[in-house]
Amino acid sequence: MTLRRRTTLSATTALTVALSAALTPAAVGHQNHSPSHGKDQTLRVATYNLSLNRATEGELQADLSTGDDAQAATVAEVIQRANPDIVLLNEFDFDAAGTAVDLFRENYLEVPQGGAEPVAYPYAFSAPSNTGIPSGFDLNNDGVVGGGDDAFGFGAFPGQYGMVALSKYPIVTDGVRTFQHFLWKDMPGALLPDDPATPEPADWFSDEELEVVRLSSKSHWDVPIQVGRKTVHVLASHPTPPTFDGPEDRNGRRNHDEIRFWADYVTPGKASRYIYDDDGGRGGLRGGDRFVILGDQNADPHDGDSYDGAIDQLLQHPRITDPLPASAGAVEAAALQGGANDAHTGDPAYDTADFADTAPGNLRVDYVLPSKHGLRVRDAGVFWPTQDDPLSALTGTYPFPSSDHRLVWVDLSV
Ligand SMILES: [Ca+2]
Ligand SMILES: [Ca+2]
Ligand SMILES: [Ca+2]
Repeated sequence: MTLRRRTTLSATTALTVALSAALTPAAVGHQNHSPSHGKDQTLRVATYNLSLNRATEGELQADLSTGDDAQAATVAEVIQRANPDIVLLNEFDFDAAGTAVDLFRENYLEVPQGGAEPVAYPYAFSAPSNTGIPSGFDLNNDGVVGGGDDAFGFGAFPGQYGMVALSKYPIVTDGVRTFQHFLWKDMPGALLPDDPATPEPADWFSDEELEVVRLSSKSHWDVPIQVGRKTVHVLASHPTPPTFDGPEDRNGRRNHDEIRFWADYVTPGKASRYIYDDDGGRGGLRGGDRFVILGDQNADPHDGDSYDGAIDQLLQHPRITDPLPASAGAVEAAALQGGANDAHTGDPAYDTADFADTAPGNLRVDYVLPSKHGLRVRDAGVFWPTQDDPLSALTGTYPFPSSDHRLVWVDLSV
């Protein structure tokens, strides 16, 4: 479903708002740009797991119906400070009418937060999520049918932890493809989990269950966006965390294959031929297509619990650039917090999430990964200010005023 705004804020009024002097290059590379202005204009693309999920259905709409929700105001200010042209929001509860998305734009993004400029996104895309939709089967094999672990994706109600793509540029509505219903068993060589208590291999799910078990824990979307005369395919997803399971590692295996879906999708020819979308369309992108893979992939290349090589399927992919967004705030946080962080082998500068320091520690899990073809990386960063920066109040420390994840951005020449 594409959500087209009924009204949009004038960009010129936004530009008159004074910029904070506290902005640091480490936190945000540039400010005050807007689409279709300037010759050497860049496209800023971001991903942000902003944790705008609530415990019950309708609660997010209620919270966003006024401008008074402190967390929503804080994540909105993060977006305003980073000012991306295109941003994928993870963990934004889905509702079919798009009410929460409209309220978030009207009451938060288009209102100055903490002295930051408002930001207007005339275009938005959201669609149903597998989270919280009952499967009718005992998918976690605890002997009981029902609850979040037996849903098509973990969630307490349909659409919890959903996704939204916001854009200053038009969405090519009739080119959007969704992969919510793609079945895990239909991926060749799928890492289907095994029940270790039985001699049969890969039998965690019964044959009957495999006929309904979906690959995507939320959804996978290909959202084409028109940037001038070029089309950029935003490839959005939010693979399940590789934890909260048993020795069968069903979530770790699913996470790996959810990530693999995009690795195959951007590989023209045989590798992507098995893919089908929710309308029955086959295959993936063509060789000449521009794309940016966005989302919280719940996998770090060096640390944490993901299945071996899960994120390297993208980071080492011959058609994908890893811009290596970094921040000084992440380095500082890992040093101050210690614990699991001290045993990590990955460089903390690339961390994007502030997780518990018992386990797994802070990780790189949120990614903006452009195609090598047709997109050149100009700059990249993670919005994670150091503590001497007043803007560090937006990210904070546990319990977080905004989210445990940080906004990740990349500037691209299209
Ligand atoms: Ca169960
Ligand atoms: Ca078995
Ligand atoms: Ca931490």
